[in-house]
Amino acid sequence: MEIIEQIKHYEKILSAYGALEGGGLTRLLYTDEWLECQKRLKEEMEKLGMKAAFDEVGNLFGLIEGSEEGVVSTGSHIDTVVRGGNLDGQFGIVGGLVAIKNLLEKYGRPKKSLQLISLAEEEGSRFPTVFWGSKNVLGLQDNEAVKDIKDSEGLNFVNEMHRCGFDFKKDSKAREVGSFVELHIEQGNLLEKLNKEIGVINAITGQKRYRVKLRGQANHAGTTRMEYRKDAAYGYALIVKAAIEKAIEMDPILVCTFGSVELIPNTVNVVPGECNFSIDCRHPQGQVLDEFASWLEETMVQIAEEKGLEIEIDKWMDERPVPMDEKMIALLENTAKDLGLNYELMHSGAGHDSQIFAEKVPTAMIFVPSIGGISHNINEATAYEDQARGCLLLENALYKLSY
Ligand code: HGY
Ligand code: MN
Ligand code: MN
Repeated sequence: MEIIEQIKHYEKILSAYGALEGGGLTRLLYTDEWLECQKRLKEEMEKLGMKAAFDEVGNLFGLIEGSEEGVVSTGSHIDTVVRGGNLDGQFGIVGGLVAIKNLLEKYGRPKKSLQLISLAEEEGSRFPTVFWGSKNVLGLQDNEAVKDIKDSEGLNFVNEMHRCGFDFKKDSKAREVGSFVELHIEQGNLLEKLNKEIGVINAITGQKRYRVKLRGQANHAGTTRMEYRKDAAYGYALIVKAAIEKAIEMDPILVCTFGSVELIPNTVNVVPGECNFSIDCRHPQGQVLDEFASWLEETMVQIAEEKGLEIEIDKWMDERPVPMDEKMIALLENTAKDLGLNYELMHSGAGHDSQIFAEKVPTAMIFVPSIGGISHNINEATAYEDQARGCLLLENALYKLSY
């Protein structure tokens, strides 16, 4: 089966789990569809001749044993955002299946073992934690930080993990990964704009995410004069305006997103007494991101004070920007050149499991273009020819690393 047929074959199988009526996926950590997908993927790994096994928390590992010492790993995350596309994360797993299948058919047993990792969770879209999968692979997980967290329906992280048959890793031992190459969609429009086929990633952006609670006073919409209100929605609106305009003015690649908001009691004729909202801000340079974040935290406190509101700021994610491994970047560049692929050396504006792996093992990423730069959206798409080129580069890079 040529590469595009192989990609379609695996994409169809995995996209059935968490499939949405109008297309796209919602497949959140420790849900039934997440568990069924991991179990089906384990069967596909075994069909390829891999030894497949879960770790304690639900990461899935498919291994082709090499004739010598050492291991080379690839993979990505199996979870998605709510109403996400079929490619973010999943494409890195499909690409790993296709690349390893073709390597085995062409060259037989590798010298170094080849390992495909389906990471349990990366997005942070069900529970307020991110990189749960990769942090556990590398022994970097913080069990204390997740033991009391709940999803938006109030379901407890630990109960959901147990319900799927998984549990905390008892130690902080890192699993042997060797080196890690992640194939992923770009999720932006740079490759499309530059008319490039492949992205070779040199760094992954830093990210800070917040949960913020504004508390004012719920009151009657008709009898409460504007001057007497403690309106949480007004405070939120002032914060959004100030932060987004500051990001625009401060730096063209600084990004700040107010992705979720909840007004309480969320009723047409009641002045909102409370507003709970999220903030996601990112930049590839640590000190630009830190400067923006401290301005943001000060400004939010100031606006709350001016409007007579109480404020609680919870910075639950703070990931530094991470450079990729120089030698691995060079390997991908040289392999792309050998294959005649026109590639762009670029940073990633999205966070990825590779930024966690890069703390411990030589790591690099391959991007393929996203049509219209759309992602985290059911219309996320990449031309199959581009997907095939990504798989081909991954296959050849893994060949150089393990045969
Ligand atoms: O949000 C991100 O950057 C990634 O898709 N989790
Ligand atoms: Mn994502
Ligand atoms: Mn992703």
